[in-house]
Amino acid sequence: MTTVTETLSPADEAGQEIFDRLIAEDSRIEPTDWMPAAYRRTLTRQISQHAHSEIIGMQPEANWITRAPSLKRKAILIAKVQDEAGHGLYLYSAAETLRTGRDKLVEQLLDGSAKYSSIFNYPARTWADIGAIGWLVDGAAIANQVPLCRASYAPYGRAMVRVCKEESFHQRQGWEILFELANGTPAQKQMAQEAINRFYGPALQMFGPPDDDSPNSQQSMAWKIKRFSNDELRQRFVDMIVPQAEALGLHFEDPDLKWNEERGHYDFGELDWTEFKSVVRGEGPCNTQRMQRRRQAFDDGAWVREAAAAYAEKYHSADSQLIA
Ligand code: BYC
Repeated sequence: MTTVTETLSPADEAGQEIFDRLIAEDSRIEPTDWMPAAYRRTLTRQISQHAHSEIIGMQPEANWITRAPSLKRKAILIAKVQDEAGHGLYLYSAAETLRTGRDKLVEQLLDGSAKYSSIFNYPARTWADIGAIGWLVDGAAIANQVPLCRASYAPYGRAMVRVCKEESFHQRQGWEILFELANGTPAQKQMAQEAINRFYGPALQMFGPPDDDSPNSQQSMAWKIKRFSNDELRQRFVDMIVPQAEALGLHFEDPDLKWNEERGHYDFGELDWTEFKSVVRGEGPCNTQRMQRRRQAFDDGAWVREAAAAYAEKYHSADSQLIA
């Protein structure tokens, strides 16, 4: 193994010392504080990929707005999809405080060099899938993101507070869709069960690879960006959703899922990590479609960016004249 020793200038050494103290004290790092280059890089990576996930994540649900079964359901779904857009925007803003411009971050998404959450490469086939996405996908997001409210990088933690509040509403609306279906006709109940069967594994994979195959976890936990490991959060989520499924009168089709008295947790089966890797590589059922739509939306929005730039230019020159 090669060890890379960074030679720090006296100013950087002082900065590192303050940074280490702030992390040890559980204080927060603000954008103007000194931070190690690798800390800045990993946060830019994680926050921007989180932002991309929110934006791409609008697609499977937006596809159902015209088909939602009532006016009330449409209104709720529109509000939820708009919330996801808002989350993307707060997160791009938080990422930009680390000094990479939004145009660059978006470029990385569009050219395929930045990742987004694997879950959004699965289709929403039926209305029940919208319930499963709300309950399981937003539920997994909450389990992952509540600890991120305490992330050591302050702008990320602050953005997460509002995101988590909105995700709680999303999760409840998903659960309620499934509750209605599970208590409806036998065909509706079956539709709810099938949706859960489809989303159970992919939702558990949202927490990332197992701890022994998670290259970033150790350092991110030492920096207190992540407060719990991928497997710890996954376990916490399973423990939460099993009784919720029982309350719905539904179940998870995992033969290894059972309460372990000794551990005080549910055991559950090994997930399909080969499938996970192929989805992350771009080979999932909807990767191509999701990226095509995003690129199309970006191209369609060119006139808005041009108009905003022209307006800013005009405003700026008017301001300069006033000052002169
Ligand atoms: N999918 O070392 P690891 C939402 C990548 S949106 C794809 O464990 P880390 C919503 C990982 O990036 C919620 N890639 O990484 C929106 C890394 O690759 P790179 C999205 C994944 O960062 C609309 C590599 O695998 N949530 O809720 O320590 C509608 C090794 O992983 C995935 C977030 O983004 C995955 N599932 O931990 C409804 C949460 N997992 O980057 C709902 C914020 C891992 O080195 N992010 N990878 O090339 C995190 O908490 C962490 O980044 C992760 C991964 C737990 C996801």
